[in-house]
Amino acid sequence: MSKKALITGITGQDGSYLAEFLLEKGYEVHGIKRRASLFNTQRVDHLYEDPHTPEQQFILHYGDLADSSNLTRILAEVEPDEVYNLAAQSHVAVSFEAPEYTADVDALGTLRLLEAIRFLGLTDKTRFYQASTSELFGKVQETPQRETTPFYPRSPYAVAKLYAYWITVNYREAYGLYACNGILFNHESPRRGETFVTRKITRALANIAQGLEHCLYLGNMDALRDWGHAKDYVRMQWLMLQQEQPEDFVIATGAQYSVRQFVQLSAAELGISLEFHGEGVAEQATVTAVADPEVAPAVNVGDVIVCVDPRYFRPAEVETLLGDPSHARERLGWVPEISIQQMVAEMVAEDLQSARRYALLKAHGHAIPIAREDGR
Ligand code: NDP
Ligand code: GDR
Repeated sequence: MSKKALITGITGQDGSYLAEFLLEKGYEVHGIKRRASLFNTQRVDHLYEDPHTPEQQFILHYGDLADSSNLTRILAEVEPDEVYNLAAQSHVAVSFEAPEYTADVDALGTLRLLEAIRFLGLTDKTRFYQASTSELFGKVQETPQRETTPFYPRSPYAVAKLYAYWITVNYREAYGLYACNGILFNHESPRRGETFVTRKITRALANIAQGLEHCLYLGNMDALRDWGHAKDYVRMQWLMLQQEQPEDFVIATGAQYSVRQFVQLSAAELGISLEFHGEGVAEQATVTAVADPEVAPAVNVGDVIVCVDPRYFRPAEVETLLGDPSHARERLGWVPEISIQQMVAEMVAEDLQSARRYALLKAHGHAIPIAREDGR
């Protein structure tokens, strides 16, 4: 009998990589997807199995973390060995605009799942993983941040995730549930949502290279983050549920870059050299060299292709995050395998491929879904 996993947030970046990982390990993978007016399963479409086939290994259920009766029904039906709670309103800036919804889904959604496990008598069977976050450290009290560093959340998102962190600990202590928090630092990939800063950068620069956009507008370029690759991080999510005793772990690379440096790394992948000048809202980046006109035919020396737009500043910012993953390395033998350079190269290559495709369509008079500015 193969093990059964239930993944909330399966249509997201991490959910899709985790589903692939667990299917390769022979799991029967169940996922919760939201009903939407358009298909929203692009990240897992390659895993789709015709529901009419017997012995399905990949099964999607409609659901929502705001709906406890729905979650209870799915848990009762699946009786999973492992639950990975990855679903969330996961955008920090958006959480300032939708704080109540963010709290409902990210905080109470976690409680709804835990309570359903308890109510259904699955406490001894089901192991629970909670997608906790480096945003809990917020205004940092210690550098680098480790499992014992005090929390200081700086956004409605982080405050909601703080509740989720502690309710997970509480169900472990109160009911003996095998439940753990992975305190994950930022992790990215070509599947990263387009409004998170890394993907916004790689996508916009690829579009600019192909003449589909003119300028990348960013907020705080001084922000420092510890960026890893999502593939490395989902492996750790699974590892955390395979131990004898449940424990919480910080997952990070231990290296830090600024948003500005991420822009430079991405531009370099396209053969574009940049010089940053000006300060604060007047900061810009000008092109100083273009290595390969085949890759960036629309970019010329002297072009200004990065600017600051204060609309992307946040009401309260997390200026710096740097994780110490030594506990994960010592206890679980986990070390990240994909470097930031490899990750940037992969993200830029995929975004350049899309940009080339769209440039071709545009050249032939087709409308293209490009350069959508949604205020983030
Ligand atoms: P994504 O934003 O890519 O995915 C979020 C997932 O949650 C999507 O599948 C989304 O569905 C789903 N979702 C959102 N709201 C609901 C809801 N009300 N009910 C059910 N499902 C919902 O996030 P990531 O994959 O990047 O992150 C996964 C988890 O890890 C999140 O909880 C995030 O907060 C946390 N995290 C992420 C980090 C990172 O750097 N990526 C770092 C630390 C923590 P839909 O596709 O329909 O929108
Ligand atoms: P973050 O990721 O808030 O760390 O949350 P994001 O990529 O959105 O921001 C990182 C830093 O870049 C700065 N920034 C910008 N950010 C965005 N999105 N858009 C911009 O134009 C821009 N300009 C500068 C931000 O101010 C910030 O300092 C992510 C999410 O995945 C969370 O769900 C997760 O918990 C944390 O990572 C760890």
